[in-house]
Amino acid sequence: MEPAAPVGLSYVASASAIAGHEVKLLDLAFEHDTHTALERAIKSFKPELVGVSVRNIDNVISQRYVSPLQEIQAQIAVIRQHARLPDGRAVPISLGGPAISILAEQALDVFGADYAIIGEGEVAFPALVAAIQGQGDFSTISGLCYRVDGTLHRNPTVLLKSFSDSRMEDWVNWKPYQRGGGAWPIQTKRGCPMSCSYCAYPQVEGLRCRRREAGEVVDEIERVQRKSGARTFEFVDSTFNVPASHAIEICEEIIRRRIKANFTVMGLNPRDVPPELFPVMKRAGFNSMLISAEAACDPMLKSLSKGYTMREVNRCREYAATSGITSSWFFMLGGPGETMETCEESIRFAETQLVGKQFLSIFFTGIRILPGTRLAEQAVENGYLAADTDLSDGHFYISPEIDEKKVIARITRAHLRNACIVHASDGAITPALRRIYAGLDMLGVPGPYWRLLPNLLMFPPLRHFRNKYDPSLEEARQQAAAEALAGAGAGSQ
Ligand code: B12
Ligand code: SF4
Repeated sequence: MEPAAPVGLSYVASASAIAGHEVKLLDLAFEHDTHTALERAIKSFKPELVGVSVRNIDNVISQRYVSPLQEIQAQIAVIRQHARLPDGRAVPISLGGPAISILAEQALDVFGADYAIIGEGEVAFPALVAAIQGQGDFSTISGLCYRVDGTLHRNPTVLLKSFSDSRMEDWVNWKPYQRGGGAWPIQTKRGCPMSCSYCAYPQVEGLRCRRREAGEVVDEIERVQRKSGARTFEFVDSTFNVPASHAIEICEEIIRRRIKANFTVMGLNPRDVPPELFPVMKRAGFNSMLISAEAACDPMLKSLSKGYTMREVNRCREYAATSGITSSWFFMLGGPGETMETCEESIRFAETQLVGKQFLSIFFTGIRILPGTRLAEQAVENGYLAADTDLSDGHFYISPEIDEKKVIARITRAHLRNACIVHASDGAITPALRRIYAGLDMLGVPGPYWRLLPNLLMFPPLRHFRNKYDPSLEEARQQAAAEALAGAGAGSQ
């Protein structure tokens, strides 16, 4: 889990400051005692409205499920207790962020807040402040969920026509993020026109793509570099390369201005990878990319409505292999229609095609069913879930046609053949790894540090220190080792 700096909250803080409000952004990511930090900040700042940004509902890993919801509920209770107006009434609390956009109006009950804003917050949050001050109408605020006389209202979400930079450097202490192997988030576009069955991004950003001018994006990078000294920038668009032409324009602008920085990207989609994309990314300074293939067989790509086939996946792999950029490939097994055979195809692709220090493959088994997605509808239609299931709890789709333990055992076996294959349940960052990251930061090594994992995994003594979490994995490993041994004995390896 890479530390992700609060870029969304920074957008909202910057817009609120521009609207003339006095703003304090409290970043709890590196606080050991979050409740005391909150209490202190509230007592010294005396806010009249508190906005809470909730990024993740959970970690989307079924085998070692972690959810921050209870901790956030406890933090909201601390805010309720200490944030008081001069007349003693509790200060209103508004929620926002990706998790809130996904949970929608349900978020008000889950967290016990007064308001929740679904979607972009830059215009909606200052408008909410104005409405609370009696200078505006609650019913016209985009995506606002609120109660009037106990009745819940949800306003329609209206997408902004355009957006600019976050000005995160005005709000966030960057150093601990860099020390933890993080990269500075830059958003070049919002919205994804695709409709993958499990994906909740369109609820957060909408389907309509809004792009920033390449020059403006690169102005932001130059300014941040000057002010914060960030070594690596991460493009945090839902899909950086849909369309590829926009990604290429940005890379060309970086090259034209001779910017010396490192870049990485979350959300490289195999769908739109023309031959010139990876070479221009390499020249711009990309050291890594996260490729969201999700499956490596046609039936599952179709079932998940990915909008591309194995032709595009193979082409993307071929270009990635010669690009000189480390790529991490994501696979999610267990969706509707998944069988042991389709799992085998995807695993074999990683095992045989994503080989060498340039590739890392991460497998998830079980797909998180997020509210509002086609997968959630399918789960109800085929009797997998009851229609009234509370999806803020961790529910995962795992096709009844597969034996999950056997699939994990197969992934473990694949790891024995190709060390750069991991399962998401393998384990979180250990204190030892954190120290290694801090050392790398001191040496000035640019992040993201996950890109060094293939080297670590391929280094013989280190691969045995893989941090495993799920006890069934240990069983699977033993079974795989026994099978491998038996296979070796029979000369069938
Ligand atoms: C980029 C990204 C990453 C990158 C981040 C890189 C970086 N350097 O920051 C990486 C790959 C590291 C990553 C990791 C993870 N991610 Co991620 N990630 C995203 C992604 C694609 C974009 C997030 C982003 O930066 N958006 C840009 C900002 C500007 O937008 P925003 O945060 O939504 O903010 C706007 C609004 O939400 C609102 N807003 C925000 N805060 C507030 C506050 C208030 C008060 C108000 C009113 C409004 C408001 O206004 C903002 C401006 O318009 C989202 C999906 C998506 N499209 O949202 C998933 C997403 C947030 N990630 C998700 C998850 C699960 C994870 C991981 C837990 C996965 C894992 N197991 O490792 C980790 C957690 C990392 C961490 N430390 O928290 C989930 C969260 C939902 C859930 N199931 O919990 C999402 C939604 C994807 C999904 N699967 O559906 N992620
Ligand atoms: S998974 Fe990626 S391509 Fe598919 S809808 Fe979500 S953001 Fe778009």
